[in-house]
Amino acid sequence: MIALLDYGAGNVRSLRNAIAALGYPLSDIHAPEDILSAERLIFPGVGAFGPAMERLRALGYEEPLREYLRAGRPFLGICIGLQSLFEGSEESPGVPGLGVIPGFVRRFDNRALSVPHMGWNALRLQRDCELLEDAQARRFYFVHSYFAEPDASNRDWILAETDYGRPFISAVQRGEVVAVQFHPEKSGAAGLEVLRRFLAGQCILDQAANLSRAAEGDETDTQSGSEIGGAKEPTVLAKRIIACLDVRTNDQGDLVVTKGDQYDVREQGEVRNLGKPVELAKRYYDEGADEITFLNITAFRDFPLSDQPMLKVLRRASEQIFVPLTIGGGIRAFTDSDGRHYSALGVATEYFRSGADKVSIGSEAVLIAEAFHARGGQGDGTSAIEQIARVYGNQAVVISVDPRRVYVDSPEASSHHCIETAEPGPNGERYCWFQCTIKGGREGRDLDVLQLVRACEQLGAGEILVNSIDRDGSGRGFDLELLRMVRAGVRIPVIASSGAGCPEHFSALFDAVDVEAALAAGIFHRREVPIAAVKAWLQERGMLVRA
Ligand code: 1PR
Repeated sequence: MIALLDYGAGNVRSLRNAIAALGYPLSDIHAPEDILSAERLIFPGVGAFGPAMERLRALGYEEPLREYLRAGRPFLGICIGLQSLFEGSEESPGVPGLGVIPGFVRRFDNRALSVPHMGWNALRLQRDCELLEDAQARRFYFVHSYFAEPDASNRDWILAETDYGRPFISAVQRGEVVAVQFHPEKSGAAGLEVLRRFLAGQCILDQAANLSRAAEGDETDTQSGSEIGGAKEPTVLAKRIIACLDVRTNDQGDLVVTKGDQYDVREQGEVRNLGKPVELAKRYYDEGADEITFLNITAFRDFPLSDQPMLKVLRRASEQIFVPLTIGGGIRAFTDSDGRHYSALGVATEYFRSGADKVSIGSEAVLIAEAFHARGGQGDGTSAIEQIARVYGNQAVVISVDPRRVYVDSPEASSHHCIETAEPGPNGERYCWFQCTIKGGREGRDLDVLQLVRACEQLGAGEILVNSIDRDGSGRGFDLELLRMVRAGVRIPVIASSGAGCPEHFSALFDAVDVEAALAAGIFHRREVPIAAVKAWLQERGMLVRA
């Protein structure tokens, strides 16, 4: 019996889908005694360290889990499921971990790097093990702000390390107890293969190879102090290429992928129809997209939970697509015609339950940021950003920004943050500010993009998606001036969007601005440039992408 330790802390639908796609039946742990009767146990660990540990304790799972681990029985921990094996975490001071592995979990330093560490990174194998055979040549999807620190006391547990500003433990193993920091269920074919091997019982160490490696490792260790297991090339986080599907119902009532030109999705009065959402998303997954984003672009008008077809799209997509899925549109509190109130968290929960890994908040984020500034730069704990981040983690909250340039003659002409632009306005204006809009660009607000993104970061957002109404669908390239400003303004990952017309626009973006990802829609939908061609172009220029 393969059992999932789902203690109700968050979304594990992706993992269930991945295991189902591999053809393995899965049962759930409902009571402490179920743990010891499991033949193989998977502990995904969702959310934050403290609540995860406290929930395990409250359910009476901690002791049987320790006993299971001490007996060296087949176990796969994922993300917090790895971190919980250690003694404790900076994320939740004073909350003890399971303490099976010596050492502590620390926070990445965001002064030099964006945090969370989000995206596709590689593994530096410290020993040979069938579970991760060939894995050194592949990339896996990570998303976390805390890492398990390698040190001399836990060295014999370490199966792989990864680098993000510093080395951290990305896989541990002792016998059939294994745990990984990355998400195999979101790591495409490479991740599914790791899961498959665990499920099939293929996690055997190659003892002979390891004995000789251990000897080499000992030598290296005395030379390089904390460097564990020998000096190999550091691993590097790849730039992500994201395919975006703007989805809405057309005039015939069908849910279609559409695409705007500066947000106008109609052509001769008809909504442009570029295909069926799930089919197109699956095609992009097969073609190597690192993430897929669905934007429900008319959800600001209607209550998104009444949009059952959209939830169905998400469910079906998550059964076939094993890279991260983001959904945006209509994430806000709502009262329906019967007077029933739904919180933004409730709406987001429905999206997560249907298979989303992240939710993207547009219009509501602008209103939240306005209230934040009106309170003198304070949150009050009730906003959608704060509530969703608290329950599902910061990494699950993306802010989708829809800015429009407002040109002025001088910086003094506006109270907003102005830049000098190389792209003058219609009357030769040399300065502009970036105005936030809501309702798909229909309404401009008295808030600039820097005010928005800084407020959202402070409130707990994990990532910023920067669209540009001026560039959307234009094929003129990304708005580098806008992106430079956002990059300098926040420490969380930034996704550049709007305007990609050819592979050169992606390399120009990554050369000019240290953003983590680039998103495009039109060129992929119209089959003008395949995702693989973008990646090949970037690779030729020495930029790291997931192959
Ligand atoms: O405000 O929380 O309900 O979220 C609505 C979401 O829908 C927002 O993220 C907003 O950007 C998006 N949206 C609303 N109306 C439109 C529209 O097109 N009429 N789509 C719309 C905006 C922008 C990008 C696009 C890129 C890349 N689409 O998603 O995919 O610009 O396009 P390109 O590569 O073809 O240039 P809420």
